[in-house]
Amino acid sequence: QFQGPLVLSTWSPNVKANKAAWEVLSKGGRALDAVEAGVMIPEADPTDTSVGYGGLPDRDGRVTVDACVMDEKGQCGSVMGLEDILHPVQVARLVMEQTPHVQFVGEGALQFALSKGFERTNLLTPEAEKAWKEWLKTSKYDPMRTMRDLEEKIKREKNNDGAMLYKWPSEVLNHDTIGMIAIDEKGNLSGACSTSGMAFKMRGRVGDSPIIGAGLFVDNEVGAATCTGIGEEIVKICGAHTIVEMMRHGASPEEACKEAVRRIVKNNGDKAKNVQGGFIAINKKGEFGGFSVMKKFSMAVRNNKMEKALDVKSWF
Ligand code: SD4
Repeated sequence: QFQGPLVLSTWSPNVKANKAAWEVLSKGGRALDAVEAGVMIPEADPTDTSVGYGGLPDRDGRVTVDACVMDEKGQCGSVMGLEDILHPVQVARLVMEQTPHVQFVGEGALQFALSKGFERTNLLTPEAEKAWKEWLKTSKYDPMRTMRDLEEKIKREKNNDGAMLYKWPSEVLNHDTIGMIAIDEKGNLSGACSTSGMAFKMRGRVGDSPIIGAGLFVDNEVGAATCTGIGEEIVKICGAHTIVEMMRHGASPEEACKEAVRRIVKNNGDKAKNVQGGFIAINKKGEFGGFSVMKKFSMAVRNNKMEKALDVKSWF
C-alpha cells in the first residue's frame, strides 16, 4: 500500500528544491537529509524574496530568517530571528541534534551558529534593499497589503523577462516561503521550513514557519504537514499540527488541509478573502494533498512517477 518515496513542497518554483531532495530520496536516503538539502536551494537563491539570501528585510532593513526541522523520531529544532546566516535550516538541524534544546532566537541563535563554524553572510541583496527603500517612502505596515502590492510589481517587472514567466505568472507572484515534507524508502517522514518572514515586518516579529506545530509538524505514525501564508493566522490555529491530527482521525491529506483553511476562514470573517494560508500534507501511505484560503497557491511534487507543480484547490 505504501507508494514509495515522495517529496512535497509549498509553491511551484520549489520543483527545483525537490530535485535536490530527490537526489537523496531516490538513492534510498533519509527523509531528513532530503528536506535539508531541498530547503537549502531557495535559501541560497537571490530571486526568492521570502527565503534566506534575497529575502525582503524587516522595517529596519535587516533580513532575519526563521527555520525549523522535524524528523521521524519526533525530534525537532528551530531558529528564529537569525541574521547573517545563509542556511538557517542547517542551524535548526544542529539545534535538534547537538543541543538539549528545541528553539534558539536572535543573538543566541547567531552565537550558536558561529560556534558551529557557520560564517556570516550579508543576506540583503541590492534588489531587496531597493524594495525596502521604496517601501520606506510610505512605511505603511499592513502585511497583507504590502505583500499584494509587491507581488503585483514583481509580476510586471518579470513579465518582460521571458515567455516562461509570462506563461506562468503565478510562479512569479508566489515565489514564497518553503515548507518541505518527505517520506523515504523506509516509510519514514521528515520536514523542514524556512523563511525570511513577512516583508517589512516589525523587528522581532516571528511567524508560523519556525514554530513546531504551526509551520511544520511530523508524526511518523500518521503523516506530515507544512504551510505558508500569513503566519499570525496559522499560529492561531496550530496549522500543521491540526492537519496531522485530522489525518490521524481518518481525513485524507486534502481534507485535513481544508479543515485548517476552514478555521482560518472562520476566524477572519469578512476579511478572510485576503488572508492567505496555504497547507500541504503527506500521509503514511505516501498520499499527498493541499488546500489554501486564497487562489494561486501551488505545490511541487516529486516521486517515482512525477516531477511537477500542481495548483492547489482554494476556499475562495
Ligand atoms: C510568515 N508564513 O513568516 C511566513 C510567511 C510566508 O510567504 O509564508 N511568506 O508568516
